[in-house]
Amino acid sequence: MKNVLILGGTTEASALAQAVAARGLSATFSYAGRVSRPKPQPLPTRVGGFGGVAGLVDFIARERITHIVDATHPFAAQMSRHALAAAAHTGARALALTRPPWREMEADRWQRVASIEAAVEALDGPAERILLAIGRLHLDAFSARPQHHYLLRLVEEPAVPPPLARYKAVIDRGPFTLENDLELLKTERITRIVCKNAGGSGAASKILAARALSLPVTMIDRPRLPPRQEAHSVDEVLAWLEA
Ligand code: 3Y8
Ligand code: NAP
Repeated sequence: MKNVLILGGTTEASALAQAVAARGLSATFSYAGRVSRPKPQPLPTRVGGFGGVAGLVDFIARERITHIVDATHPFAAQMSRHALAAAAHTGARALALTRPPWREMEADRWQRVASIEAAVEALDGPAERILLAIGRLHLDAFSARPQHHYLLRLVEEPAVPPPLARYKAVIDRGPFTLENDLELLKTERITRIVCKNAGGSGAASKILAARALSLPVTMIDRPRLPPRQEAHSVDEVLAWLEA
């Protein structure tokens, strides 16, 4: 009896959940619990960490999980590593549903950096008005560059104000649209975007808007992951589940 664990938190994970529910497969959807009101899913849903690899192994055994689909965000590297380790330990089958990274096009003005820290290092120039679209978890690092004005886009109001000298927070949850992001960049007189190479469609509009406005982008490359089996579409995952 197949029993699927979907590690979610992305547009693709939500699309997969719809397809799995439509086929009546036995499955559980899992959120980390990063935001207080995550998007509801059409599957039984659990929220919160598992308690490391050991906790995930226990969950797999207890729930008799036979297949793990890691549909987490490319920057959720720790969760992805834990999923691979727990699958190896339990014999559960594992597949990642991930999206290709965005590619720099002719009209783009990207400066690629390897990490959040490297992005901070690279912001050593004169004052700019920066859209810092990396969420909430790593904002503190940018207090090292107080000369800039930061426009923060957050899923929800942060419990404590970020330690940034000059900032404005926009509370908005994606997926975002091109017209929305063009408007935001113009209204806020943004001169640079700092973001993660998330790939996918839900976060891509800011890159398209930057291209249209010829704005520079400091693009943070994805963390490296161990070798793993990957799918790039819901149909591929369904075929794997039904094999
Ligand atoms: C809790 C669950 C869906 C999923 C939607 C996608 C698209 C919209 C764009 C910008 C970039 C960012 C951020 C972003 C996007 C989708 C997707 C995506 C980027 C939700 C969600 C959860 C999270 C967690 C949140 C992080 C943050 C990152 C905001 C749901 C809405 C910046 C990543 O406040 C916090 O603690 C936020 C934390 C991890 C990155 C960070 O480090 O702060 N996502 N985002 C998930 C959980 O608890 O397991 O409510 O939908 C999901 C989505 N966010 O089904 O429609 O697929 O990527 N999420 C990035 O890409 O750089 C915003 O503003 O342009
Ligand atoms: P992470 O750093 O890779 O994981 C940190 C810990 O969070 C994990 O070890 C695990 O805790 C818990 N965790 C992460 N994802 C989980 C899930 N889907 N279900 C249950 N526990 C989970 O993860 P992150 O970067 O903080 O991302 C957290 C969530 O936000 C993920 O669902 C991800 O898809 C989503 N998200 C992240 C980003 C991003 O930029 N990082 C962007 C969009 C969406 P335990 O060790 O206790 O098991």
